[in-house]
Amino acid sequence: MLLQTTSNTLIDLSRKTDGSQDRAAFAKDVAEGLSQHPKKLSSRYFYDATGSRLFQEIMALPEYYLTRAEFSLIRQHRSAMAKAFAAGGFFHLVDLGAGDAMKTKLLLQELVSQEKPFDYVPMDISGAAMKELSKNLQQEHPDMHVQAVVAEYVTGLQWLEQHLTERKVVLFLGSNIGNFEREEGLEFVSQIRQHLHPGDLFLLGVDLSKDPDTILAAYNDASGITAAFNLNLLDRINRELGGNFDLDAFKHFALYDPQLGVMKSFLVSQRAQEVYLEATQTRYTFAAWEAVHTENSHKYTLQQAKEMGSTAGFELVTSYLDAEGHFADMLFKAV
Ligand code: AVJ
Repeated sequence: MLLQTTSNTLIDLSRKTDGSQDRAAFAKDVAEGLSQHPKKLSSRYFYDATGSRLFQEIMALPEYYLTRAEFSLIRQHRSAMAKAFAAGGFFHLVDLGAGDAMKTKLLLQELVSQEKPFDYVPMDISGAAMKELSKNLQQEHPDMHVQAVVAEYVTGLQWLEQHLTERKVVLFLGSNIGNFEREEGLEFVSQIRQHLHPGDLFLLGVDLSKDPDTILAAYNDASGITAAFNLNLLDRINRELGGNFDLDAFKHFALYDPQLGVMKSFLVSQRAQEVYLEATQTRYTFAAWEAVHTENSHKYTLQQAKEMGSTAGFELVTSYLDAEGHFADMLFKAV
């Protein structure tokens, strides 16, 4: 499907179904996760409309330093970034998981004011977000060529390789790499590399290892927004899979392992209880204080992230850090 606005295009590569396939896949994942010991649910299901709104609120929390740190490092280094991107002439700026492109807009603005030749290819699984961004950029930058793509990462990367012929600069910002396990993260960066040519660039946003108390607070905020974000997963199961989770009977619990560099989030059952899901016609039993694992957010040292890049076939060009050294956007070149 191709929707034409005045000059921006929106390409929708998402599976077009009536939603029943998505619901079946969700039910299957939930059934598997709740039947295991220890129990788990996947963080990929956080982002329904409510979850996406709550994540926006998380990004504005005083404790959630990640977004502000990355925003400020881009503001600080945008001139050098724009020069590095454009050094080889025209390029496609590909933004994986672009969302509202709040941080990328700093770079777009800079590229425009330096009069660099490029087009912008934001990709996201949310069709609503891509429609909104496309419309919004039409107003802010009427002369910019924007080609928004609605797709999951892998589908989007394949499309990229087949349809974009010029040099590419791929952005994967926001510590989204953190939700992958270490091996999966390496696997994902390798996949990105496989869809690029030598000389193409890759900018990876990583949350750096730091004071464990700072990290813990970011995922256990005082106002309880992160708790609501985590608990929304149960609410979503109730709504979409006909579950009867009592949200008051579960609590958000977060812990940071400073040796593994991984932030872990759980939903803990505060009493012995049973939950029934219509979609699977199954009853799931929770012991008192039994925990369901819901999310891992991995932190990296600069050395670890550099190694991941080089194992995947990139060489590190430079690392851009915020003033406090909390976050890094690492610029890699495909070799
Ligand atoms: C969207 C994966 C970067 O791990 O920091 C925020 C998600 N979870 N608070 C992160 C999240 C709880 C976030 N990422």
